[in-house]
Amino acid sequence: MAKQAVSYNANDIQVLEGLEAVRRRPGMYVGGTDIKALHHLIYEVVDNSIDEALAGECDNISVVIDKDESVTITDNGRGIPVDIHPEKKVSALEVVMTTLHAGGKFGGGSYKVSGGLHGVGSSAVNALSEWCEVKVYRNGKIYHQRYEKGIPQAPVKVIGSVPKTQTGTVTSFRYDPTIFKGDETYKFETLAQRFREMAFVTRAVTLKLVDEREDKEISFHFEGGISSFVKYLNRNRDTLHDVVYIEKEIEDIGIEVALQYTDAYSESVYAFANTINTIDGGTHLTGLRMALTRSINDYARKNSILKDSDPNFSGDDTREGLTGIVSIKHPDPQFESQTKVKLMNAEVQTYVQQVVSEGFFSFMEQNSSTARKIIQKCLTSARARAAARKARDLVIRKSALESMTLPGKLADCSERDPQKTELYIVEGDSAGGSAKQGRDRHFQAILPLRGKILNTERARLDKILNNREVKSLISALGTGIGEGFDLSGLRYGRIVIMTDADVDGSHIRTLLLTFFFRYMQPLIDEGHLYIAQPPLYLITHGREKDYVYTEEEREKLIKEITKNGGRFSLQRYKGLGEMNPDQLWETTMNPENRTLLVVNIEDAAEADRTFDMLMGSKVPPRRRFIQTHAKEVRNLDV
Ligand code: 0RA
Repeated sequence: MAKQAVSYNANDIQVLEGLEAVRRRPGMYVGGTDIKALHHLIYEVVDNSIDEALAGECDNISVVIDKDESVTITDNGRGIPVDIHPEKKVSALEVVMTTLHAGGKFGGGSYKVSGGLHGVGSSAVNALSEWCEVKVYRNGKIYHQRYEKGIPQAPVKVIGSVPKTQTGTVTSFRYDPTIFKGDETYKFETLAQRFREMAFVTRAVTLKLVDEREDKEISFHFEGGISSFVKYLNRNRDTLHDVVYIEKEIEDIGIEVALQYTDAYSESVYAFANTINTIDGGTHLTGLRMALTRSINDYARKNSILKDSDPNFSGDDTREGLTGIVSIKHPDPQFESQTKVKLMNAEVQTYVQQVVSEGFFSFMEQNSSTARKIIQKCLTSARARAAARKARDLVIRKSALESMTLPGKLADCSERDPQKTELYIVEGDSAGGSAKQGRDRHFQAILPLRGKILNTERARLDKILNNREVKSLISALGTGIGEGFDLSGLRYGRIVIMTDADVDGSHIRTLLLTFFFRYMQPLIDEGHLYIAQPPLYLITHGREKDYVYTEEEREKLIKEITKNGGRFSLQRYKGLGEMNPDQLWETTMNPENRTLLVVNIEDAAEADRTFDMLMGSKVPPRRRFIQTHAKEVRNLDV
């Protein structure tokens, strides 16, 4: 008896140390303590439910955000096991919730497939929560346990009975505000985006998201899995054929690919590993790309569309206009690092390549007219690429000769050291005028761009290079573009996009971000690209003038003023042009006062995706998109 008490104590201490480790280093378990990590808490629990779905044991998952920011995740899986753990002498539920890495130890044969960070799962969430409660429906009973900061408040208790067939897990938690200190919380759109992707790659599961704070709700269910995903991505594009779907399991690795060519010029291929969107790609994506290039070249040669004297299509040629998803389910996925999501398992490349080569080649053999259309597109693309190369060489050679001729509209600064200089890209001539007068001409240069610069989706690289606005941008920066890009030529260390806080402004910013993303990516990687934050309002009260940058700030300030019986006047800045030069300097350009958002590669990639939608030839969805997103333009840094 005494012995047992001692061993329970020892176990208890071990648990406490485990939980304490999570609370001391949240970064190791959920990637930090910021808003991204906050969302990660939800994903960790949902990943467990998704695992049940992948095991064929669950088809319904719901996530409810309560008004008090607590979250409840419900699934109809098998339920977390509750039997008494033979060594630890407590309910398995308690072990799962309080011990790190306890996920896969129960239930013979099932493995954790979805790829949450380290797969630590529920116990890390529990440790980082002010309180957490779990209800398990299993064996015809409802089991319950409550925790505070990860510590069980009582042993697991039976609190009711249900029919034996009703199984599942209900996890509720409120994040610990002493750990997550930011003033931002769960974003409906961020969660919806993730759940949409998860539902696409986990066929037939229904994922519901309910936000009680704003009375919003959305449900995802895609009977067609990743084929539906491809259809969804191509909803505003003209397609060359029906979606091609390839599926196979090799050595316990599930491989699924869906592909469809369109008349667009860009590539939209997304890769998933265990339902996680691996934005940095990896071996599954490489396998897919190599397979396509190889099977298209093989087919074109076999059918004498490519002659002996013709060179092979390059990878770029075979990817133009391609929309695709590759989704793999691996029992032991290896990722490059915690934050960058890139799949590293080498064997995956071989398997994906094999499966897709076979599958796509036989698709072409069975659909010869579609195959010809695809190859025709590759030919056009190869020719355009050759033409663009010539045009670019010409521009580069020219710009080498004319390296002294900067665009006429550029108001350059006097400083020459790129460590110190800044280039403001400003929308419109009137705002450009204010910026020119307001700036510090010692280190700040202004380049006004007129109107919408261009349409980079429909226009090709060679045409883009001939666009006047883009030409001045390229020559002002001094780096060249595309394969000829050379960061050492950069004339300004900070490039700041300054656009109005309205629909057109957001459109132009998307265009610019897409341009930088596609043709000057190292600028973004190296942190040279920024977005200016002009104020939305000027509030004058008494003798004071306050600029406010968000709707929340405005509400807060007005409340304060009126609470003290004060009066105020409110001026809304619709455009930069409405501010006089001094104001523009004070609020948006003076390094002492301004806020700049640094553009990261994910923002740019998101803009790139948005861009396809903005530029699509079908108008209605585009209007809707602009209208629903115009209000969110200030949140680019999340
Ligand atoms: C351990 C083992 C088994 C399932 C789970 C954990 C499980 C965890 C969570 C977390 C949220 N929902 C969940 N559903 C299941 C396998 C159970 C078995 O073999 O019966």
